[in-house]
Amino acid sequence: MSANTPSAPTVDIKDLEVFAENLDTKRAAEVYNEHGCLVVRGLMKRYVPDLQRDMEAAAQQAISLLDQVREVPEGWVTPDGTLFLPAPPHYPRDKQIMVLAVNYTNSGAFFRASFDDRALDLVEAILGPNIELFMNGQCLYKEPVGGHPKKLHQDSAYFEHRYDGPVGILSYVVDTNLQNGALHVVPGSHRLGQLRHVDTFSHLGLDEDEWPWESALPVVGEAGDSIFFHYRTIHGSQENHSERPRPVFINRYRRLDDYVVIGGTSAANRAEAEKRAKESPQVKKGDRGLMVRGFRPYEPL
Ligand SMILES: O=C(O)CCC(=O)C(=O)O
Repeated sequence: MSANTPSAPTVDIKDLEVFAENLDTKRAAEVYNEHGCLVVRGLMKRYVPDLQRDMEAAAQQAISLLDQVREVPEGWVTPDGTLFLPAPPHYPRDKQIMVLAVNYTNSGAFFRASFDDRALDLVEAILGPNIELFMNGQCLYKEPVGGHPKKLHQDSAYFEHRYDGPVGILSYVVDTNLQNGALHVVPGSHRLGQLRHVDTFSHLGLDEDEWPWESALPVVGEAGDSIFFHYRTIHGSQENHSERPRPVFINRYRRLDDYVVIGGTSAANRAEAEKRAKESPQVKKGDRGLMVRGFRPYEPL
C-alpha cells in the first residue's frame, strides 16, 4: 500500500440501507446523494425467479456456442453476445463467462424489472422527472469455484458522460456474501472526479496499491436486494469461491440531455477517446434510450 492509501470506510452498511417495503423515497434519495450508493433490501425480489431461469438458460446456451467463439480485445464473444475471459487452470474449460447475453431484447423479466415503479420513483427523486434507459441492461455472471473478479473501478471510466451520468441499479439474483462475490462500494467516492484507471484482468480498474479492497465496504445481501450507485462511485467484486454461480443484473438510467463524451475498455482506447474528445467536443447524437418516466419533447438533431 502507498502512503496515500485510502483508509477503510467509516460508513457502516446500516447508513446505506433502506427497505423496499415502506420505502421513504425522499430519505433514500438523500442517502444516495450523500454516499453515491444506496442499498434497497428486497426491491427486485419479484423478478428474481424468472431472471434466474433466463440467466441459467443463457449460460448453458453460451457454453454450447463456445466452438463458434470470436476473439475480441476484451476476451472472447460467442455468437449470442456473451463475453468470456480466460478461465483459471483448474476449470474444465479454458474460458469462463463474464457478461452474459441477457438483456431487454431477450428477457421479459429483465425488461419488466427496468420499469419497476418503486425503483423508478427513486430514480426520479435522484434524476428528475424525465428518464431514459441507458444501454440494454447488463448481466454479470461469476461461474462457481473461482469465477472472475471485477476489480474496483468507476463506471465512468467506461462511459464518461457530459452531466451526472447514469444511475446504476445492481440486483442480486442469489444470496450474495463474502464467499461468492459481494459487491464492494466506496461510499463518497462519487465526489472524487474521474480517477486514473489501468488495465486489469477485468478490463479498466483502479491501481490496487492505491485502492485496495480494504478501502471498500462489502454489501452482503439476499436475492432481490438492489444496490444503487452513481457512475463515479468506486465498486467491484471478488471471485466466486462457492459451488454455485453468482449472477447479477444491472439497470441503468439517465437524464434525457445526458450523453457519453468518452468511452473505453482499456487504458489505450480510453486515452484515444480522451484525445478525440479534446480535439472535437462530443454532442448528443441519436443515442436515445427508451423512456421509462416523463416525456421527450421534439428536438432537431
Ligand atoms: O458483477 C459484479 O459484481 C460487478 C459488476 C460491476 O462492477 C459492473 O458491471 O460495473
